[in-house]
Amino acid sequence: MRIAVINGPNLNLLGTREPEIYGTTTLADIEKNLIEAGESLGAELTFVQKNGEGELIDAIHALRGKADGILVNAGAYSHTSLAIRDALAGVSIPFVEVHISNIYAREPERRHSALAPAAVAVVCGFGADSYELALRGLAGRLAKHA
Ligand code: CA2
Repeated sequence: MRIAVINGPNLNLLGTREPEIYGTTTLADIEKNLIEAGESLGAELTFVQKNGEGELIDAIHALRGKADGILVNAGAYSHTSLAIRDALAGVSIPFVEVHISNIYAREPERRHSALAPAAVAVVCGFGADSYELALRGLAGRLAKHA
């Protein structure tokens, strides 16, 4: 199965600042760990990180027919972007919303997700492990529906 991992704005800075919220793991570390987990799950992974909303939408559109599932951490756009939700719904690829932090335990403006209503599931609050947990959940769901 083909799973695309999409990361949004500022996630390229992971591991460099705000370790008390986001930990010390870098995005490259997360991607390496996902590749290893993916091997045992029979999942082929691709990775994209973009800082712009339009770039993220273009990256999602480019997955049509090329991915069976998506893991997406849209960063701060998760809280606001109907355009990213529409893009995800528009390509009809099941996706899991991922967050490193527990967005529901943070500032009020982070306690809402624009993406969640269209997601298969949301995984948040497990630090960098949120990605692997989401991958395992999505791979299980896709295998069941194959
Ligand atoms: O918890 C998450 O995964 C977030 O999606 C991360 C976003 C934040 O805006 C969301 O509310 C929750 C921010 C990622 C920025 O990460 C940084 C890491 C180090 C230094 C600066 C930013």
